[in-house]
Amino acid sequence: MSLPARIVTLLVAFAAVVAGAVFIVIHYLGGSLEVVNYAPEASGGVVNVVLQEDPQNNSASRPDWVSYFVQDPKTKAWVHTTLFQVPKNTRVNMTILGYDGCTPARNNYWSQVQGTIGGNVSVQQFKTVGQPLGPAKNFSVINTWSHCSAGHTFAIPSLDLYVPMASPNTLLFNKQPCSTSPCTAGPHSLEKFSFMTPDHTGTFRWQCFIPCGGGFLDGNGGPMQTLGYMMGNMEVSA
Ligand SMILES: [Cu+2]
Repeated sequence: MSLPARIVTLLVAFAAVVAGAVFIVIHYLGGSLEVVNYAPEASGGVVNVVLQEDPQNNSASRPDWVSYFVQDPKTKAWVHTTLFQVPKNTRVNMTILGYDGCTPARNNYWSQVQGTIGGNVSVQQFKTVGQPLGPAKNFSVINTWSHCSAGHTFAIPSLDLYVPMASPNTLLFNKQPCSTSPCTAGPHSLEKFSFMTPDHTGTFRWQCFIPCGGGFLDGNGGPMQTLGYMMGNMEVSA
């Protein structure tokens, strides 16, 4: 091969690698994920945040991935993102609708509710929307080893917050799971807990610790490592 041909080949190969890297950064990392802003809704040092977790998502490119959704506080629409913003020094009253079935935690440490105000969570089970199976009950542990009872976790490690997400009644879920996301019907849990945001601004990573990435090594790939699915950011603003 002549020298000019070698140079051209090298440049073309280099350009291909750069194009690939740019694609990966924009498509997988940068993305255009919406940040749902709860800050304007905060009042009296309290803000209410609502999420749901589903057995699937509404993205055509990753059809089988489990996913969280965030509810827009103004329109009540479910947004396929895991980025939300809250003010500092504020009590977050979190409500999470659990539509996904159970997976045992890899480490049963994650079955223990940690870092919430009062050290517990309130869980109420529903046959479908508007049809409770019983009253709400408080739990300090949702033991994913003794019962298959949690689908995911909501954890902010830098705030020492670890909360297992109760899964729906297993018999009902096996018969009629929510199969279209964002879920608006089907058996689910309604879980509530509160925690304080820190006294400073910043980006706080949150993460699921249940190995729910089906089809990936040890269940920890795919949705577990991707913003908009099983990991996200809590943006804390002034
Ligand atoms: Cu998960």
